Amino acid sequence: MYQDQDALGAYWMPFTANRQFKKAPRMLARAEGMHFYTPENRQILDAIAGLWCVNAGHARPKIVKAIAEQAGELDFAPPFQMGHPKAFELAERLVELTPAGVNRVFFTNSGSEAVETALKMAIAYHRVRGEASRTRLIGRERGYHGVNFGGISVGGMVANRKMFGTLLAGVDHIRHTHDPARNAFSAGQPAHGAELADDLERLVALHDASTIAAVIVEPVAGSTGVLVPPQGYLQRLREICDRHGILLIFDEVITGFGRTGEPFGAQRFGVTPDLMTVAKGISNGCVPMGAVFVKQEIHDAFMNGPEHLIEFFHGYTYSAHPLACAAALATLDTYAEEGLLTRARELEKYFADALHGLRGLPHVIDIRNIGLVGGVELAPLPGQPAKRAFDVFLDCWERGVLIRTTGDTIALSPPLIIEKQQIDQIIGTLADALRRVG
Ligand code: PXG
Ligand code: PLP
Repeated sequence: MYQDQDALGAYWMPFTANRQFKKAPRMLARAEGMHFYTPENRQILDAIAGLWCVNAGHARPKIVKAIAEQAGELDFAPPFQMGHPKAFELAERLVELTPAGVNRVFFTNSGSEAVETALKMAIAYHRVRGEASRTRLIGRERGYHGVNFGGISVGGMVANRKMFGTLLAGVDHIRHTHDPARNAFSAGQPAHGAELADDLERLVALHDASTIAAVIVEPVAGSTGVLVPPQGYLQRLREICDRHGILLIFDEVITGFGRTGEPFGAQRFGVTPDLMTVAKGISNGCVPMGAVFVKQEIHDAFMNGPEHLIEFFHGYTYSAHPLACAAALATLDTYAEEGLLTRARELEKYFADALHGLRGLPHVIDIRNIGLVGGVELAPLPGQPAKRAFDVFLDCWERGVLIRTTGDTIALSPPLIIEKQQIDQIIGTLADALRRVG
């Protein structure tokens, strides 16, 4: 019978192999800049920005100070029917970074909550403008949109869905864009696959556009193993949505805040969505925060009826939490002072060249990259999916580099403050691990 390992038993860890972890715990005690430190003071180079979120690096002084001061000044303010100045200031600062016209902000506490909020807004928007039949939500195979019921319903990762019953009704999926036969080892956007966006036309033909509220996709699919959109794909998706009056939602929880070399993937790929979900880098991961950015006309469609009535029956106790707002404002200052929202562009070629240098090492079957995101896909061990990549992860951890794996893909997404010799260290450690792991 399974027995808890004494002192570590009470904590049921999220998305973790709990029994394996508790036999050989990997603890982090402290962090600064590009590094974590273990309780034994072993230095670990952070190749994944914590969990794709610490884009300015760890323990940045300005952010630390802002959070500490805010806790003493205003620890909490009710967000329903009350406000505090930093929430409004933050929203104004954020919409300076978003594509033109996408200039209204709704705050949440995570990416998962941002996704639920955006899906609800999409359905409600059609209703308030008199098209209440548009309730269907379309996601994409291999998509990740957090872990709440809406998000796993439009999401396309089977392990995140299969345990949880029938999910949300009225959801369908377009096919994913992963095509190793044509696109393996593409640097940047793959050449083939713009036509995969036409799969949305198939669903329009099946369900009729008058039943479809919105399509949600990640500009670059992160969690599923770094799938970069084929050239022209997002443009085509935009055109089809426009043709049929379907809202386009970009889930920018990972691609937001400089990951692809522009503030948002929307700008990197030159496609403006109707709604965008963000989290993670909005507050540099220091205090939980997420948000939905929407086009002004979507917001304005709700501003009807008697003025004393609530327009949108939705919100979280901790929406626009003062500590999160203070952290986010200091994060935006840090990004601006250090040019971090475009730094991934400057480093993209160096990072890509180093990453693609892993081609030819044992078991490497594909390498993908854009900005400061990289994916290295390995051939699975026969009958043991995900094991080989996990062994590489453990080997790198022993040698002082924190990477991330999903299935048999290794994902890299370092803080945007990374230096070239740290890119070399990550790739060198990974190369050694690939040679060592059978
Ligand atoms: N949408 C996208 C595109 C994400 O990447 C979420 C929503 C959910 O955000 P929250 O803050 O609720 O976790 C995410 C989160 C991984 C990994 O393994 C990726 C995420 C979260 C945890 C693990 O790559 N992304
Ligand atoms: N459950 C109960 C019983 C509540 O009272 C609330 C909020 O008041 C919630 C859930 C939602 O919590 P949150 O606003 O932090 O998402």
